[in-house]
Amino acid sequence: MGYLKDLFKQKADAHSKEIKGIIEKYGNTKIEDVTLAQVYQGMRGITGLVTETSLLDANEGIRFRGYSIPELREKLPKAEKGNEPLPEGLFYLMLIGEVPSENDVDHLSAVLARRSHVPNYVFAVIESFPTSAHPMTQFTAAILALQTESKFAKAYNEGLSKKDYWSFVYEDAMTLIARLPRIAAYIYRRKYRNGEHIQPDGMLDWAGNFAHMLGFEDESFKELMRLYLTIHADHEGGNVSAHATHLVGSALSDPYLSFAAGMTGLAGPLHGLANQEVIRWIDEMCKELNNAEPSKEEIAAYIKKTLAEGKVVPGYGHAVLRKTDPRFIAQMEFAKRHCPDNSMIKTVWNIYEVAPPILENTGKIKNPWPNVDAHSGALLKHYGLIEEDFYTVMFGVSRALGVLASLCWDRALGFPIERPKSITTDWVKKNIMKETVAE
Ligand code: CMX
Repeated sequence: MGYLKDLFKQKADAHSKEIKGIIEKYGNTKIEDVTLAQVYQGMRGITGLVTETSLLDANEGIRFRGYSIPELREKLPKAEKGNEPLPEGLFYLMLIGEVPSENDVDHLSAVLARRSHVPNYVFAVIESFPTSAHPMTQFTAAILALQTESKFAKAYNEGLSKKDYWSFVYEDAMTLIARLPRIAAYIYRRKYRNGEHIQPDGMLDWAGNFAHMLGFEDESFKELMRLYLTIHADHEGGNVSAHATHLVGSALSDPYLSFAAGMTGLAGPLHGLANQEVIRWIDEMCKELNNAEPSKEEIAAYIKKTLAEGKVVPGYGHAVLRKTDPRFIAQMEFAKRHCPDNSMIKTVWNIYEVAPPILENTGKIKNPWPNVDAHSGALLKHYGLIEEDFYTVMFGVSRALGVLASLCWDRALGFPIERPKSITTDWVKKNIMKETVAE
């Protein structure tokens, strides 16, 4: 085993023992009551999962293994002459639970570079799609094609002891993370750059190499990629992409199948596709107003119109957060340093001033503040990555870090198949309302 895998096993064994003790002593402790409204309304606020990699506070935002985004930007190793954290460092933190040294991150970058070769048949699967197919459809299909490489599936078929599940899931997780940037870049270059593909550069870090394969050599774009792939990586366990990956993994579907499930969830407009929707919404607003930099009054009127049409204002609101998303702030800080005069970015900041009170005044939107997706697209556009329907793929490449680190933990801790109880409205009538219901 490599030293990282050894270290993970040591940490997992110790944690497993600790959890056994916790369950023995506190297993019968009730943590909260569940209301019928929560059961009907998306299980909002029901604690039902353990996800060790990160924890979301409604007001403070996400913490990865206890570290906030500003702390990570300071503490995680950076590229030479860079200011932003290397996402490999965050993966190490989520997997091992400790802030890595520069050597640890160099080692991980090298491991990922060594595993990054994508077999040709995966490209053939992508090529079989019409170029008009949405990039998330191509991305998910390519991940499923790669499933034929699963070491877990092969070992399970040959007869695998429960105690060794983690080892093969770990191998698949590493290989999948290593290959995703190449797959994503291939989809991008095929769809938007006449199929002129760019070979990986094994000397670059994971995010820098992704930028390179997409065709962006600007050092500040590489820095943006490092930040982008760090901040989108994880948002505790209940969001659709993390939960879907975890749920499907609990059936012992291998990491490729599990992650593909997570990605089909990320492709929904209320989740990861919102980054695409934000840009479309801004573009439509600017087109309708015939103004590349609409005034705050014009923006306010457009938001009200969107609401009156029964549509959501993309990039605003959250199921858990109740304040401005620190991932939005991190991107705003980056933009202030690198591109404060860009029209669309200024519009994003004007929307931030105007939208919250209007959304709050509806009286029903619980969180009127921006989420991560409100800012990301405008930054990418600034650097010339203008094809917004690709943005969710970039989110997906990043999300792999969190959900696959969690999947390693799920199997190392021996978590069982997930199977919550569901009920029918007839059950509610009979058992809660005490009505007589015809059988
Ligand atoms: N614009 C308009 N209406 C909104 C809204 C928004 N940005 N956010 C919430 N609402 C509405 C909901 O649709 C709901 O309406 P109904 O009662 O008519 O069904 C009502 O306000 C209450 O919703 P909520 O409890 O505040 O929010 P939810 O937890 O149900 O949903 C979310 C959260 C993110 C899906 C929602 O805020 C939304 O649709 N936002 C816009 C899409 C978006 O940006 N998604 C990205 C989230 C981050 C991510 O996962 O990437």
